[in-house]
Amino acid sequence: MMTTRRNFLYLLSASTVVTWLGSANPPVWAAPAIATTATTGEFKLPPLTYDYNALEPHIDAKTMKFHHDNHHATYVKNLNAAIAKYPQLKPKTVEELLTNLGTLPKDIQTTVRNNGGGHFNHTMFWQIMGPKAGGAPTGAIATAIKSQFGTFDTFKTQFNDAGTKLFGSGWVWLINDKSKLKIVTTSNQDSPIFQGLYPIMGNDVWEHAYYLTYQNRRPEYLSAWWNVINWTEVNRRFERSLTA
Ligand code: MN3
Repeated sequence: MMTTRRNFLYLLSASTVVTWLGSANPPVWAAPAIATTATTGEFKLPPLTYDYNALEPHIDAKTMKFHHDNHHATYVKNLNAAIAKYPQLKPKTVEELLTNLGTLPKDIQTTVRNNGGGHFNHTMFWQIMGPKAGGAPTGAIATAIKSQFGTFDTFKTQFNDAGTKLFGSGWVWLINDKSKLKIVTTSNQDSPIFQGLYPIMGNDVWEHAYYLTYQNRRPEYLSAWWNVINWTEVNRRFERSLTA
């Protein structure tokens, strides 16, 4: 018993000092490119690329429809209304706005923080989920998770615990911080991108994301969410976090 536990602890501590790509070819951290999206001065609600009911039974159709068509749409509308007052901001991408919040006109800073954050976070959220998804991670992110956390189950447990402990509304994230994978949480619609940290994946733990099916059982929602993760898209975001 003790030996098993000691070995486990050794593996865990070893994993904290190992970089995921190995010492022969250490990853080079670079800030994400922030001007990748051409804008027309108006942000648009990105369409869902799958049906509202495609994530059932894990996320119900009514939740998806309301979450996308109402919540996300409102963030986009409010963001556009704020930007409309300042034509010089119209060419900016949402990433540019969010990484420079402190330089924006004072009267729209909070609106852009909440609604620009909401737009950026939800755009990612729809993309990293999908039908016929879930299961164990694949590709480079699988290797990275194993190196950083020991096992996928350990990572999932730590991610779900962080999401469970977050008080009130917010997000739980996997980020790439100077070539280390880290789990962090943010309140409201705040996002790691505010600090220039490109989020690889994140789960929305606002009640609107799960209440119709799970009521107050947030841990159940957090566990079920892994069944709809699109690892192909997560890998794309992981690659971008390394090289963009
Ligand atoms: Mn939401």
